[in-house]
Amino acid sequence: MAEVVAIGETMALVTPVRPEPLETAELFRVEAGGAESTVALYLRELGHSTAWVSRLGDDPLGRRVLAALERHGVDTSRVTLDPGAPTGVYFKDPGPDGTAVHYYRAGSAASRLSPADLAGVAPDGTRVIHLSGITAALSDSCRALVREVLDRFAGRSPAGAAGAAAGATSGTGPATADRGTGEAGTGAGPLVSFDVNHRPGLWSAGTAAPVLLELARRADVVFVGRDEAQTLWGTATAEDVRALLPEPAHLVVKDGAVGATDFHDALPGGAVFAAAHPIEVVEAVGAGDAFAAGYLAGLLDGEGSAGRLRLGHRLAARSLAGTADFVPTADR
Ligand code: KDG
Repeated sequence: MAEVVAIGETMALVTPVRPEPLETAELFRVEAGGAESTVALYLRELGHSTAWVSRLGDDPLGRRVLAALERHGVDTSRVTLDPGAPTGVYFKDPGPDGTAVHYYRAGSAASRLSPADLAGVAPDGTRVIHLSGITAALSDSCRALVREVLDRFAGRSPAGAAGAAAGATSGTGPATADRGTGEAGTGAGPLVSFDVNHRPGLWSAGTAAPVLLELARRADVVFVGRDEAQTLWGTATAEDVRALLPEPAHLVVKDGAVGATDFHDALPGGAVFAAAHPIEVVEAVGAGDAFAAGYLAGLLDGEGSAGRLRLGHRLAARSLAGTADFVPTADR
């Protein structure tokens, strides 16, 4: 199977062409929008084979989403077109205080995802399986699917541990160029990557917090925002988050425009920090997915911690410069 398998809902994303409020914008694009498939798209662009596992409505929007993923080379052979439920839709609503999102996804085809959808997912050749906390919020069967992936695949690869070690050149502090050993997801099985992605429009922090903590603790690679962790779990610093989540081989705590810290036991000092690129932000939704893709590409390519973070920041900067979730190289 593909080197990277991403699992989760992708919706038809209606986004104003310019960063203007939904109420008054006149020009819109309809694209594929989904955290996990955005990671797959960026990784594909970086040269990794990727597959996306999901369900879409057997409707024009579903076929449009499918075609968009296929156009960019993502393997969609494990996507089911379900005649019994619609494709979800979401709108971006850029405003002076950031972008609000409006979901029309309750009862969507993807909310019917379940462990049965893993039937064709074989770990042969797969080095990373990427999930996010969004799926856990969609339905009981979706939450069961996330748990099943963790049960079957997480904690089996020695990769993360060895892969990051060689490259670290500093503890917490500015990162410098370094190399890893390139062992991510080789050997006993794929790494399971989990982006916490708490979406308050889907579930409250109170409901989400224990579930997301349980899932994150069981993954091999975890991405979480510092402020997101604060909202969910009451932690203040990146180090607090690591203290709460000591289990994942790799924990990346992102601090918006400040930078990101990569925690890994084999690093000197246990962590490497890399500052984000100073850029003018047009629209931020999707930047976390771009960051995750860059980091994972670095992990797959044997980059050390600094290289992984650098790739993450580079892709996030690309996403932040436009209104789309996925910004192909040609559109930059
Ligand atoms: O990270 C960006 C995602 O939030 C966006 O693509 C929509 O997948 C999405 C969701 O469920 O919020």
